[in-house]
Amino acid sequence: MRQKWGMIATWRMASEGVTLGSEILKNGGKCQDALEEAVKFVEDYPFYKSVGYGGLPNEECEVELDAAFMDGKTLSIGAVASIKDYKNPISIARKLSKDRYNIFLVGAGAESYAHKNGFVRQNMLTERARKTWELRVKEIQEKNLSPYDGHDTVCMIALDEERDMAVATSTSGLFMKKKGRVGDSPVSGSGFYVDNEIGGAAATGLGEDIMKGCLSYEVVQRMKKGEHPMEAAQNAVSEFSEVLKKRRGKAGEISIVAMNNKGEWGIGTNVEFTFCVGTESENPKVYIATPDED
Ligand code: SD4
Repeated sequence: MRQKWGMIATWRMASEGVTLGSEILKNGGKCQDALEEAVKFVEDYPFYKSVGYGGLPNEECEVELDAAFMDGKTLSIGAVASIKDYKNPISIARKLSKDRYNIFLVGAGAESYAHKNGFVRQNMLTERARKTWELRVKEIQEKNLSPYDGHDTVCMIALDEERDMAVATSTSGLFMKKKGRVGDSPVSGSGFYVDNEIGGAAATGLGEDIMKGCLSYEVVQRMKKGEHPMEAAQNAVSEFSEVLKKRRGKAGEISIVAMNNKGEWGIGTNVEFTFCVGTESENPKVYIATPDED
């Protein structure tokens, strides 16, 4: 059934945001506003440890954040990467999406843009995140572990009553990442993509592998060829995971959410994955998917 409005998001942590965004969409609000409010909620919540305030730090114990915003009508994109000490990276990314040039800013450049445009400065490192970092440093030294762990990006796609679509992503990226490391989340076509005439997709998981397949663009192109979002996301993830296994010996964790411009949705994943959906005919709900069931 064609939905008047809809929203899909990665991970259980998006559930309050999706509830908030769904209310906005249900009341005739715009997809861009619904997404910004929903992602801001997740960014501001200190216990979601991979997004915004309370996000997990890099190996130098600094919280460097990545975020992006894309408008499906104009195909406008705005993104920031490795930005420190600003409260809502998603709002900065959305503002950048309205510019013609210089739409993807990193590090000090992104911070200077945020400062000039009056965005709120805030130390994003919480005591809790610092303690998690300390424990992890010890664990890595004692057990000779890989530093990369504990990564969950919030990605959301929304469709509104005017049949406009948008997508937003926000993350602290991989826990213990190198300073300046940028994942897929702010990279168009890899971490996200949306086109009003087709639909949108967004990814979470190991950015280094998601970028190898430009997977969000791939899912949107599959939908363009007529695949249902479920088929498109499942096929893209499973086929590319196989490619990675064949060519590199293993595939990183990859999960994708997708929604077309009728409000039909789907996901593809190669790990256990939680996600949230709210549409005209479905109250906001959290789902759990496993690779075998999806
Ligand atoms: C990254 N894709 O920075 C992000 C992290 C993530 O679930 O989504 N993890 O690579």
